Order: sequence, then C-alpha cells, then structure tokens
Amino acid sequence: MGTNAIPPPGTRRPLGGLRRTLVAGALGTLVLGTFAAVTVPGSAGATSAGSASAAATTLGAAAQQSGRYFGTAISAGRLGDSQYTTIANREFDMITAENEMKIDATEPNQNQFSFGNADRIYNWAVQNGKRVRGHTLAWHAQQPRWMENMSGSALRQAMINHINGVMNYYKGKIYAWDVVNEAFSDSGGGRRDSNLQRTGNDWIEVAFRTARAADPAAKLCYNDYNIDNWTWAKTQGVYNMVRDFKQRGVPIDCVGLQSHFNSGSPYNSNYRTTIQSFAALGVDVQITELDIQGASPQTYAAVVNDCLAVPRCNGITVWGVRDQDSWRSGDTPLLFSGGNKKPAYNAVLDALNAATPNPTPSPTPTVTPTPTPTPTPTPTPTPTPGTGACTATVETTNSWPGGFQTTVTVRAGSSPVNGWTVQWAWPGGQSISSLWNGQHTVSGSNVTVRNAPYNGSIAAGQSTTFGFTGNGTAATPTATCTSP
Ligand code: 9MR
Repeated sequence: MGTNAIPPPGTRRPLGGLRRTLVAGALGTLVLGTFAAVTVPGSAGATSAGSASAAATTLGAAAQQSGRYFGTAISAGRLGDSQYTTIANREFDMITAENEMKIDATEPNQNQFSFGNADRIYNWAVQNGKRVRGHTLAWHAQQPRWMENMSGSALRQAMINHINGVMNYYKGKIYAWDVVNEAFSDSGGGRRDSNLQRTGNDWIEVAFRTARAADPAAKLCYNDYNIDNWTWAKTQGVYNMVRDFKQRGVPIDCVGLQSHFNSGSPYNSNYRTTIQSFAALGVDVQITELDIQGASPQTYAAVVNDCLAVPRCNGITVWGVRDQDSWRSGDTPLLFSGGNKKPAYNAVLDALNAATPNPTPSPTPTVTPTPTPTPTPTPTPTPTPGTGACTATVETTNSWPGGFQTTVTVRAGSSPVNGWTVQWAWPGGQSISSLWNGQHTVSGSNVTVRNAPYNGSIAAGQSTTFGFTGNGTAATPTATCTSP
C-alpha cells in the first residue's frame, strides 16, 4: 500500500463533470417524459433503451431510468478476479470501498495518510464511468491503534484532522461521504459509548461541519445499521438527531440505511415509513449496505419498491458482488452466486424496470409527527437448549506492521444456535484493539467473545461473523465455539 502525503491530487479526473452529465441526463429524461436510460460514458453497465417497453438489462441502467443509482461495495483485494470485475463493471454504477477508505486504512500512522488501496478502487470506478461513495470518516471501529489510544481534545483534533486529510485528498470526487458511522447504541435510542462519544456529545456535528468545509461538493451522510425498522428506538434516536441538525443548520444531506437484514434484524414493511420519514426532514436517503440473509427475491423486491416509492431515496448499494464476497458469506445474502444471477437479482431488476421516472427529485420537506418510540426488540434468544453446536473459523483478513484484522465466522451445526461463545488463546502476546459484532472479555492470553444482542440466533447450517483489529504479529489461532 503506497503512503502519500496529503494532496495536492490535481492529477485526478474530477467527478464534477460526470455528476453534471448524470443530473442533466436525468432532467432530460424528465422533461422529455420518456423512459430513456441515461447513458454514462464509458460504462459497460449503461444501456440506451429507447422506450418504456425496452427494459434495461443491468441494475445500474435500470436504476438510472428513475434517476437513481445501483451500487456495490468493492474490495481492492478482488480487483484481480475477472469474474468479479466483469459483474461489478457490468451491473453497478456506484462504488463503495468496503474497507479501504476507513480510518485505519487511510491514516495508519497519525498524520501519515495512505491511499494506495483506496485509490485502486477509486480509479477502477472512475475509469469505468462510475461514481464513488466514501466510507467512512468518523467511526468507533476500525480505528488505527494510535487513535484508539487517544481521548479528549487530542482525539477531537485528530478526528478533525483525519476528516480534512481524507476529504481534501478526494475533494470534488466523491458523490457522498458517510461522515459518521454507527454512532448510536443498539438499544435505547441513545448514543453508543466510544472514545469519540466521550470527547463530548457534539462530536457528530463537529464532524459534519468539518466535512462541509473540507468538500462542499460532497453529500454528507449519517450511516447506521438497525435503523430500518421505524418502531425501533435506535431508528427514532437517529431520526431525532437528524431533525435537530436540520433545525439548527448543522450540515447534513443524507441518511444511510445500511439495511443488513437477517433473522435478528429482519426487513419490516414499515421500512417505507422509515425512508419517507427521514426524507420528509429534508435529507436524501440512501440504502448503503444492503444484504439479506437468504436473499429472498420477495424481500429484495420489497426493499427496492420501498426506495422507489420515495423520490428522495436516491440509490441502493449492495454490500458485495457475489455471495462468496460477502462479510457474512454463509448467509448467501447477495445477488450473485459465482458468476450466476440469483432469483433475487431478477426480482431487483424487474422492480427497477417497473419504476416510473422520478417526478420530484427534491420535494419540499414536511414534518412528520414523531411517533412514540417503542423499545428496540431485543432479539435475544428464546432458549432452546442443548442442541446448538457451533464452530468458529478464524481468518486473518489484513495485516500491517504491528497489527492485523481478523474475521471470525460462527456457524451453527445441524440445529439452530441461540447465543454463542467463541474462545481462543493468543500464541504470542497479541491483543484486541477493537472488536465488532460481539462482546469480548480477556483473561491473560485467553479471549472470550459472546454474541452481540442482535446476532446470537443462527439458523441451522447458517453463520454470522464478528471481527476485530488486533495489536501484535498477525496470528490465526484455533477457536472453539460453544452454545448454551
Ligand atoms: O464488510 C466489511 C468487512 O470486510 C470488515 O471486516 C468489517 C470491519 O469493520 O466491516 C465490514 O463492513 C461494515 C461497514 O464498514 C459498516 N457497516 C457494517 C459492515 C458489515 O460489518
């Protein structure tokens, strides 16, 4: 990975022209009242369907008919896989770096910015006529070690410096940034505790104000998971923050609904209400990390139709190309299996093709009444004891001098699992610096990770994952999994 000082980028092709082309194309479509797809120069995914009866044949082209995009997360490590790049290039017109624009990747040492893998993805996207979503600038997870150890005003300043460093480097080139990621607690509707939160409750608005100043052309999003169900307290917490930001003039342009749907956090038909309610605050809504355990075609179509029903829901991104690329591949949650389109793919394409051109891209905001929040249902295990054997597979997914990143796949055996515990011993003094999708305790060299409140239930034969960044020399210990 190349390490660069901050800008001046200058040599890169700005996206502004492309963005203007897309907007003009979309407006032209509206004015002419046709269903013509917008053709993106250089995009293999674009079609030039001439009428309503000529359905688009790729997801990106189908979404463009109503002025929307259809994107995917891309991993730099897979850009050498031609099956992967062929599908990604053909089908998608918006690209998110799955890990490569995160804090640990872009500022591995304080004040030393590194854009090698981020640029690999950015350049691949732009060279193929696609736009890029930036993910993510301020987050409690995947922080580099130097940042994890910081607190107070030094951390606040480091966050500001990081936002400036990354956004300046990509100034004018990113369609939307996930400025702040996952800042709300999984239950109760309040903020998540983190080193950033402990710098003061205003850290989120400081991040957004910093971001606006750094790149006024980028849309600025708040992005989170489990804010899809309108009745959940977490959704209401984020909704109240966005409403407050709009009222006080804190710059925010969009809300990203990650929409990782699974048995603990399933799609609910009130999803459309969630999208409508956020949009009514005067922000765009983007579905940013869509994947659906089992990839039911009906559920994929419902998600697409809910977005299409709201003019300000302006795009959908799926979190990976093929099932094998997914962060939770055992759930087979994506639209492709190997090189093949799954039934969910056809359901999504048909739904996009059935959309009418978007008549009002930015409606006048109206205020929706705040619903009475109901507590987030705790998807805690109904105990069905005794049968839940599970296995844990440890995989080192990244490493660098003095640190590494690991993904652990927890898989249920022939019976469902309700609650799981994974344990291992470090071979050589390693330690965890940040862990997600689980709760860990450490005793000497022994680590115990229990499920998070939302991922304890695993259907028979299915899996979930948790991950962490670690300090020390990369190690791949053997782990045991037990279930009550
Ligand atoms: O898919 C990403 C996986 O490869 C990483 O190991 C993991 C580390 O944090 O992040 C995954 O992406 C997450 C995204 O950045 C934020 N929302 C949840 C996503 C799935 O965990």
